Parts: sequence; C-alpha cells; structure tokens
Amino acid sequence: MNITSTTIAKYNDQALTAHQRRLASLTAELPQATSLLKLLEAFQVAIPSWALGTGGTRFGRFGLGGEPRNLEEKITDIGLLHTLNRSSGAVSLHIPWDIPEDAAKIKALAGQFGLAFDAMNSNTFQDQEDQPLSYKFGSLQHVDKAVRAQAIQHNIDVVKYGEALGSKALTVWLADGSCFPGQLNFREAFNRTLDSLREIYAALPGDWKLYLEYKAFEPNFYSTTVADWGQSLLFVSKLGRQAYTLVDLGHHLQGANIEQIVALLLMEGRLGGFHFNDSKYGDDDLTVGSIKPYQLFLIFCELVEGMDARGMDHARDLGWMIDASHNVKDPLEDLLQSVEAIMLAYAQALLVDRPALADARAQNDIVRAQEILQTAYRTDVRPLIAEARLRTGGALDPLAVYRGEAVRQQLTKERGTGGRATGL
Ligand code: RM4
Ligand code: MN
Ligand code: MN
Repeated sequence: MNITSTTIAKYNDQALTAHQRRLASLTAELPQATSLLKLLEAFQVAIPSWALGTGGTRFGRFGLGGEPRNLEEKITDIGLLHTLNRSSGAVSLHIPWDIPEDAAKIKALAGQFGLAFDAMNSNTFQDQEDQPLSYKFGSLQHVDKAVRAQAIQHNIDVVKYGEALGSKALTVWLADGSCFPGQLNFREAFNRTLDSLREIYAALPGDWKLYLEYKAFEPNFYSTTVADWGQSLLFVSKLGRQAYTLVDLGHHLQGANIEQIVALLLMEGRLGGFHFNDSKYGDDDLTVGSIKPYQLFLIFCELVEGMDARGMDHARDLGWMIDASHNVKDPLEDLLQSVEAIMLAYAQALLVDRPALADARAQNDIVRAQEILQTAYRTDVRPLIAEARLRTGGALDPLAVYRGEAVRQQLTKERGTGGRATGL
C-alpha cells in the first residue's frame, strides 16, 4: 500500500479554497501565526512499533484486518502515516518484539520513507520462550544476581541493535516492584536496581542517552521500584549526565500535576523523553488529546517555556514519542489523531503571550493569567497545522485521504485478516 504525492495533491486541490479561507481568517487575527510554521514543520513525533496492531485488554482482543505481520510492514505503516502528515518521521522499536534481523535493510526501508529511529525500548517485563531465567519477581531489582545479569545483557543487546539503526537513546521501563507488603526490602531493591542500571549505563555509547521511565502501578500493585518522577530523578542523578527521566502521560496517580513535573525536570536538565497518550483512570493508552486536551496544552506550555529557558531545540532536544494501545479503533487512524492532537497543543502553546503572562503573574492578576492561557487554548489552530502539512508535501486532511483511499481495506486485501502484530 502506497499513497503517492499525486493522490495527496488531488485531495489537497479539492480542499484548498476552504483551507485558504480558514487560514486567512486565523492569520488576520494572529499575524504572528505564520511565523510559527517553521517550528511546526520541524516537529516530529516517533511512532511506536508496538502500537500498529490491535492491542487488547486482559479480557479479550478484537482483531482487525491488515495488521502488519513483520517489522517491514510496520515500517511501511509508519511511512504511510508520515507521507500523510509529515510529522511522524521516526520509529521507536521495542525489543524483542521487533528485532531488526537485517539492520541495513530495515534502515534503508525506513530511509525510503524519510524515517529515523528514535529511542529503543528494552523488555524485561515478559518472559520470552527461549529465556533461561524468569522475570516473575523482577529483572534489574531481582534478588538473584543471575537474573539481573540476564536483564542487564538484554539492555546492552538492545543498544547494539539501536546502534546499527542510528538510534541514540535507550528507554528502560521496568515492571519491577512488589504485589504485597513484606515482599520487598525497598532500599535493597533500589540499590540492586541502581547497580544494574550502572552496568547498562557503562555500556552506553558516548553520544547516547538513557531514559528511565517511571510508572505508579501495574503490573505490580503494591510498590513499583521506579514509581514516580522523584524516584526516576534519584536514579538518573546517581547514574550521570547521559541519564534522563522519561515522562509517560499515563503513568501518574490520578490528579497528578504533570505540567509542574515537566517544568521542574526541565529546569534540572533531566527531562529526556516523552510518551504521549491519554487516560481517564490509569495507563489507559488512549488517543492523545481525547480525554484531557487542556492538560495536554498546559503541559506543552511548560515544555515550550522550559525548553526556551534552556535554549533547547523544540524538535530535536527531547525524544517525542507516542505510547498507545488500540482496542477499538483502527491503529493508523488513532495515530493520525494522536499526532494531530500533539501538533495542536504545541501550536497553541506557541501562541501564548508570554510577556503578558509574566506581567499578569507579577501583578498577581490571576484572572488575566487565566485569560491569556485560555485565549491561546481556544484559538482554532487547525488551519495552521494543515498549512504546515501542505508546505511539507503532506495532506491537508490526512484522515480524509486515509478513508478516501480505503487504506485499511487495501491493507486487509494485501495482508489478510488472520495476522497479529507483535506488541501490546
Ligand atoms: C509500559 C510503558 C512502556 C511501554 C510498555 C509496553 O506501560 O509505558 O513505555 O514500553 O508499556
Ligand atoms: Mn510508556
Ligand atoms: Mn504505559
């Protein structure tokens, strides 16, 4: 399945007049909007290789036709997304779900679609068939040194796979923790985990980053060894300058102020990567912006302000990734919606009148501060995102092209209905 630039141009031509009218009315109100286009064009979000098929819950899974059956087909799917929106220019791989057996071939295929490789993810939360020792009671925290050694070696192997693809980061997410009080000595578990991470860190190439992701609970329900940003920050501070915290939006206890977490991690120079998704209750892995779009906007306000304060490049200096699972939607449609939601929140954050906000804060004028934020949030920036896509050769309306070209039906014809993608 391949969507050509001629096909995209055909759809764009039909939608052009209406688009130009909408864009003109936006820029008449906000002349600075067009100067943001360069930033929007540069911004890229990595697509997770584990979220291109239908996931499931522990109660069941409802498959879908045309799921990618191997890594090549996954790269092709991500290439399709990037062809449509020009903002999905990277892949994040999970090992061993998606081992690149022939790295040169995979790299070349990704290159054809203009895709780079973002962070590599290790997996010590599941046992694999050929694995000698079990992670049932943890991996890097395990009481048995041999289990820890196996998990350390796995992470080092993941780095090796990533080096061959041009990746520059390793994401470590640990399911380690305990399900019952008394099961674990917290201090000892922390120290064993730290020692294991130190060995992985020592094997990291000089130009790589290690992202340590935290998660409040699940699959362990009493304690998690890297449960929150404080614990992650403690580990990464002890590891060294190449270690950073990764924030996954779904990994907090309800009501957590994620925007404040992001602000402080950035201030400390310890925010490395981001996993976008949305949730109502826990790690729901829903479409970005589907439940709490205002929170997403507030997070982006802190990201933009915090990155600017450190002179960081918005597009390149943090690892922007989606981490999602699709139970009832077509994964590709869901991912198009997620990338769109991220771009919208980013654009709205760029619109915030920061000098005016600083002034309102200095005056303790809370009402004006809220008005300033909400003025940006309530601006319909969709024409701007569409214009950024148009200028980079993408579709004005990616979903319309996807549906108009019956992509899922075509993929189902090519790949059949029985396939099941590896991943969540
Ligand atoms: C975890 C976490 C990790 C992801 C796995 C599949 O909850 O979010 O980032 O790699 O799921
Ligand atoms: Mn995650
Ligand atoms: Mn998660």
